[in-house]
Amino acid sequence: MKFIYEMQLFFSKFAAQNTDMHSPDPEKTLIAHDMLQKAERIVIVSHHHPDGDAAGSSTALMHFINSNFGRKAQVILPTALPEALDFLLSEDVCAAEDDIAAAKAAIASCDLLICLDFNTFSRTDFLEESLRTCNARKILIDHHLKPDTDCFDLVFSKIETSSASELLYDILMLMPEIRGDASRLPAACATALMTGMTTDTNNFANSVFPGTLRMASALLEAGVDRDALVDRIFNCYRENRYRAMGWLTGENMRITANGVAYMILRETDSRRFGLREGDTEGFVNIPLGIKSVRMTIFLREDNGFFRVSVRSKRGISANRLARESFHGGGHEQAAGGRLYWPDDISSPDAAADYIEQVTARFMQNEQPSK
Ligand SMILES: [Mn+2]
Repeated sequence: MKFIYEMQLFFSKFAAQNTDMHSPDPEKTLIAHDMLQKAERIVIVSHHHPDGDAAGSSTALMHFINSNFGRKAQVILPTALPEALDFLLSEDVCAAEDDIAAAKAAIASCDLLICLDFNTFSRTDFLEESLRTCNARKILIDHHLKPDTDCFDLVFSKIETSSASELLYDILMLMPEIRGDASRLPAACATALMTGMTTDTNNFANSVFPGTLRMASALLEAGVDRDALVDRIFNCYRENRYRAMGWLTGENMRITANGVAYMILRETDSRRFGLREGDTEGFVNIPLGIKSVRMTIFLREDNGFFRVSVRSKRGISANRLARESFHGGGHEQAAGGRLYWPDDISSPDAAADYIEQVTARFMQNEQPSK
């Protein structure tokens, strides 16, 4: 009996390993491991206006390296984290905007650069040139469409995953230090991975794959306090956010005949509501709750242009609209970009007309799934 049981166990493990066709390549993981071992100075970078996944995946990797390779990796985020994510900060995490020269010097002198949660260097804004020209070996770990593979020595790219944090988790599970046992991850690493996945799925509301739940389960078993985490991430906003949200959805939101809801937040409104970076996080998702709405667009004025967020229901490509009309891109159902004046529109007042025009044309060509 025992023999049969062991055979079953063997085959079920074998099957489990082979059903996930999209798990990272073990050989590639060992190459990354070798690069980590040999590197002297490691810099980890993520995108500007970092969100939970950018900061979660970057700091998770930093904790893994710091506790297993006897050296300190440095995390450089182009701009500061929203307050709600402050708990991910430590002395080795910096916002480049605070000291741009120091950040560029650190990038120029590193011998291994690891980029997480973005597909092209331009997503790092003013760090783009330093990253492109630095002589370090470069690894990309990302879940966005169309990664700029030519810029990297090693690329881990997976679209069918919740987050860069989940992809990183899969990679770490294959590392010799972890050997598939999440309890071997440093506690701060496990918490950061859970943070990135939880924020990118909007607390399991979207982009949840079988592997996402396996990861969540393993991290819970490893001791991550999810209740505390959710409380920190989602129940910690300022009142200003809710006042602005009420005004935006109550008086500002427009819905086109084609089912596109959009909201435009001007700088004067941001000031009126005393909004800070991060206060409008997730606003773009709100109108998706309306049955007839198939796509939502949120514009926030930022120093002379609009930052644009686009979300869509299945069958409508937020990514295509962002690419075609807002100089951006991202995921199929969640994308972003920018809108400039006087190049794209004559003045900020013309933004609503622009949205009406481009979405009327766009929605004619989209085939929503029933
Ligand atoms: Mn992400």
